[in-house]
Amino acid sequence: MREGQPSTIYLRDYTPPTYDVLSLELSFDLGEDYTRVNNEAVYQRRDPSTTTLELMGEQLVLISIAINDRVLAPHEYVVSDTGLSLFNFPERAKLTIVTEIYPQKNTSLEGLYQSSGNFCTQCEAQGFRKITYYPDRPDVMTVFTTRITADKVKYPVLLSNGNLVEQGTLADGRHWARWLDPFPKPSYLFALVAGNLLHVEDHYTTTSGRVVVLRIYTEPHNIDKCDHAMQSLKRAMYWDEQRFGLEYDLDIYMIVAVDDFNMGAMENKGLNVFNSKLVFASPETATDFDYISIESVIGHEYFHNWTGNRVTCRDWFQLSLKEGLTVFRDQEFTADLHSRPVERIESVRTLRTSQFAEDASPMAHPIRPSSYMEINNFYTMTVYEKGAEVVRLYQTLLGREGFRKGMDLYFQRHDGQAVTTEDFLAAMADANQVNLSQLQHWYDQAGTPEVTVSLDYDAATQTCTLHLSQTCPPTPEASTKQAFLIPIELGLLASDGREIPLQLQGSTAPAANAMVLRLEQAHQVFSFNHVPEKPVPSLLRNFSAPVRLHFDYTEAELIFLMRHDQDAFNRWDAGQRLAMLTFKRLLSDLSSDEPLGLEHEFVSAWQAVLTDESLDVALRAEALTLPSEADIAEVNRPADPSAIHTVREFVHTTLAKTLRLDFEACYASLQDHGTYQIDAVSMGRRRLRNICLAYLGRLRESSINSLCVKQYADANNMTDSLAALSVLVDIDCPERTKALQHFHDRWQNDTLVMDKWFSLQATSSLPNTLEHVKQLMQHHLFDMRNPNKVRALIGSFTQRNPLHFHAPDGSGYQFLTECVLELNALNPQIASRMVRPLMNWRHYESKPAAFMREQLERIKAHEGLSPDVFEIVSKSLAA
Ligand code: 7MK
Ligand code: ZN
Repeated sequence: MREGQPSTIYLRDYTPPTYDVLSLELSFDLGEDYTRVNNEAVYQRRDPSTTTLELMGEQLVLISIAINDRVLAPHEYVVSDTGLSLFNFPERAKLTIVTEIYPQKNTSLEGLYQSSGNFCTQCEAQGFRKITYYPDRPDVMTVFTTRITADKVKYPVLLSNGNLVEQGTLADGRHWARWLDPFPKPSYLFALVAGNLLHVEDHYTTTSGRVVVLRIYTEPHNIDKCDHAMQSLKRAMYWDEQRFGLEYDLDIYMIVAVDDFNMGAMENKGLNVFNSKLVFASPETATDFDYISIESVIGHEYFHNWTGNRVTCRDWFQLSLKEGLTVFRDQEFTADLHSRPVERIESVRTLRTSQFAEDASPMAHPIRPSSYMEINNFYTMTVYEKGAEVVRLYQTLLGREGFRKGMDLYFQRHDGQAVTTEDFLAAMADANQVNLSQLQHWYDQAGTPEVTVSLDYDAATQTCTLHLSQTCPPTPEASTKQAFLIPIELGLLASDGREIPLQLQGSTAPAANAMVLRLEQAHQVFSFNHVPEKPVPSLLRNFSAPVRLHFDYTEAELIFLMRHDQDAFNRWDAGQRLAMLTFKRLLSDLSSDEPLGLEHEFVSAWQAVLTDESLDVALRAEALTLPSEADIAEVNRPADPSAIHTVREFVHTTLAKTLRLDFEACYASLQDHGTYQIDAVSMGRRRLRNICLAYLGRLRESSINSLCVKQYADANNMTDSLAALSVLVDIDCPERTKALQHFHDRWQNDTLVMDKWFSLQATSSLPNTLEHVKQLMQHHLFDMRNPNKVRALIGSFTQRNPLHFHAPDGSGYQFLTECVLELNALNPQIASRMVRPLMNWRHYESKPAAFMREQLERIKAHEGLSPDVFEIVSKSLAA
């Protein structure tokens, strides 16, 4: 733990490296007590005004240091907690540093550590400095050679980046391997793996005819669950060639699955390391959601090979340069392979639920932040998901072809470089010969812009006028904002549901059914000619910008859009808006002690979606999914979590009671026989069927409990068994206990499936859930050092169980505090992720807000608080 308050790093303080690294030879001697790291690098001065070489290093034991083979005396360098300084360093010299590290004691899962007895690394963002002294910054790139020596029996497999060039056996039962990665790379892309692993192998032939060996390494007991990941990898390789003309560049691509991992996965050059939950899949153990996530993350890490590795970031403020772009690419990959509208709806749902909340929090930051204390805290929904939306803006403005031209120019200019988001913007603008400079505000300003639209219709002149205005709430980095460039895709619907051709006043372009308006100023007016009747506008189609759009729709207009909008995204969104209006009304009725009731029109709109068999099943499933309690809380501030729970349950239950026959019929019609398939239609059918079951579960009838038991027992796949169990888990009945026990007994030897068992119970609405979660923390399979377990049990409770997390007595907050303090000492990154549900305390009513704040104060006062947690709690408490 560091002493004192962590300091803030500013983008404006960026200076280029003073020395380049011409080459790097690493050599690891992996042991049971310690690991010895030999680091031999050739440094070349770049900045003539300095002779000091500064290297970063943390938690290292320095054994020796030599310049051009001359061992230095202690007075020739200065070692601190964070690095090593060498004065009067030559213009060019070989520097050899030997250090010792203790991977077996490393619970932070950053740097070199052990998982299930195997060695692995995680270096992004700044883990490499826990391995050796080095200029651990992304703009220092070099060719890495890695030699690994280890016990041959315990660690038969020795892997690093690039190609295996040599290997051999030693006399003492040890062996070694030497890897060479020919592509210069920053240290954050370094990886080493050593262990008792098996692999599956396949091949991929690139368009230009190069054969690439593909391998997935795992512990022996999971070797039969790698097929989906392998197929996904091949699909990703093919897609990137087709859509972006990008081929893989090494002879081998390796993926290693590990159980203990802080994040989802990591794109280390030629040697990805993955959280095992994003690799292993079989119908019995993985849900449809897992299958899609695996494919998308395999794609994401693969796509980084060009957007991240070949072209990397100049500094960590530029994180969204690679992450926003790569998320955009993985979203497009999923959209092309499955259903484009379903993908869009899912991405926007995540953005609205999590990123909008972050943008309204004390941690709000632009996608390119201008300062940070701990960079690990900036792997956020904003940098990733909003970053992807900002990349999408270019495609919306330039079209797919224009976007591709921009990508081509970006690679042509910057291959092998470490660059900035400005370089990306410039490539897009130059390739298309347009001025995109106003897009820069999206990189520098935080907060979710609000766009308000109103419509005038003049029957005499057949003119329809849209008045658009934009504002953006104040955020920590700026209280007033420059206007954003906001593309608004729209259509105008006539009363028969057809689109009215759009003829923009002052434009010579031929009329089109849909178009993209450019909102560039605080207020702007657009008029359309030849509009025969007052239309219903379909605004922000396909969610063309990450904004909150306000238009005063009547309920009838929303129901009309649900039926008629040609844009599938907006059809879905109309339903969500309608539900939100309804929740708002019910919340107000509840607070004035009015009886709750649902309007007939609302119920029949839901019925229309449920019963219209001409509609896509997956889209019906999306449409029938009510906004979450967290979504409702975000737009009904100050939020009262228990009132929100009550009204959402009321709507859910009332729909179930009123449309019972339809839910039953739909459920029955979607029964699939035969083998499990993961195509879009089969997944959509399961999804819709399980949503019907969830509604029916609200009836609280024993026949429904039996139906759940039957589905659980009959299911040939995890999607259906888990769906049945998740209905039962909210019902206090003997079937619940029995099914949970059965699930436990069946899956207790599969740690990933047991995560689902923990998670399920943590999200239960039954009264004693917190007590139960505490008991489950004593279960022999629960482990605070394993991030998946922490997320499954504690994370599910605090992030997906608002009813109990926000218990009026503050017990949920207190529980989280205790967990955070325990995690703080073990794994600061995970502690800092877990503390976030307390961050938006100001969005709640005064009583819960006071309780949340009290816990934040308690954490802040804790001795030995990590910089990771400190940054979040101190910013949350700041005025
Ligand atoms: C995704 C960084 C890595 C949060 C979400 C990922 C991380 C954190 C995967 C780790 C990634 N570079 O590929 O973005
Ligand atoms: Zn990434």
